[in-house]
Amino acid sequence: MPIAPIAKLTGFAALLAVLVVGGIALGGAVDPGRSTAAPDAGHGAAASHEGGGGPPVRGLAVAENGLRLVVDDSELASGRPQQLRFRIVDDDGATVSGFDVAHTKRMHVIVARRDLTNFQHLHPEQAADGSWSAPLGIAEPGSYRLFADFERDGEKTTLAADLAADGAADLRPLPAPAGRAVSDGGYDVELDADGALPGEEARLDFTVTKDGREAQTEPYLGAGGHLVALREGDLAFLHVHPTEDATGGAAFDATFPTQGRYRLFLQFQVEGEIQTVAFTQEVR
Ligand SMILES: [Cu+2]
Repeated sequence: MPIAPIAKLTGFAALLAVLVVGGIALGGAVDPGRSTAAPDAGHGAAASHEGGGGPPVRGLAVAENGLRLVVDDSELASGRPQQLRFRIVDDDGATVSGFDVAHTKRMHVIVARRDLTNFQHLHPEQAADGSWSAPLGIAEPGSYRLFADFERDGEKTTLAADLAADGAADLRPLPAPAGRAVSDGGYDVELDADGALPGEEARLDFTVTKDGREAQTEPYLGAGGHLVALREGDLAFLHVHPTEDATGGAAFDATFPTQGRYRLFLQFQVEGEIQTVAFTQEVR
């Protein structure tokens, strides 16, 4: 895998390496094979790429790279399980069915409430006609953002569309920035994000403990953890991945494109269960 040596580099060296490679063929070189044998290869490079000349953010458009996201029914009912169905179509409106495996899956779906109080990460099933579906439960009415995150012919794409769940919406302000949070399964998580500056690659270190003892995190989606960062206001999407395997936590390289506040959704696995925890990160 040609990218492996790059992934071992860190910080400025990696950025330089990616910049050099990036002009030639980075898009296709970053991801193949990273999902299994060498889960970290490409993650740091991919994150660096975003800060090194690639699109600064993704997930703001319903169509990009000649592909478009079509949601079957964007009107949802809150309070009961339902099926989310969508397709990716090409310029001619034909459903596209071939996708690369990235992070062990061909399609990653993120659903986030507009106020970032709800986050779901789904892996939909693909039907024979190329369409995708996943069970989706929306507890609260309001406006939601659907992100379809995938790779095709080595090109990473994140397309997004709005979903509406019926009823009166009660939007809440983003929680204040904090360095500690508790996961939905009761694990204490500490975030060290020193040096998070606009446009510069920052290291995000997460430490996971339970009752004061370091937790043994397990591989999740072929890596040490999964992080989605969404910008407050427009929900611009930064999809970053670990730079190294870590027991007791996970570390990521992320480039926050601008000043502002971001909501970080970290997922990790301990004792076979996926944990989700969220942080507000201020960048200025
Ligand atoms: Cu996923």
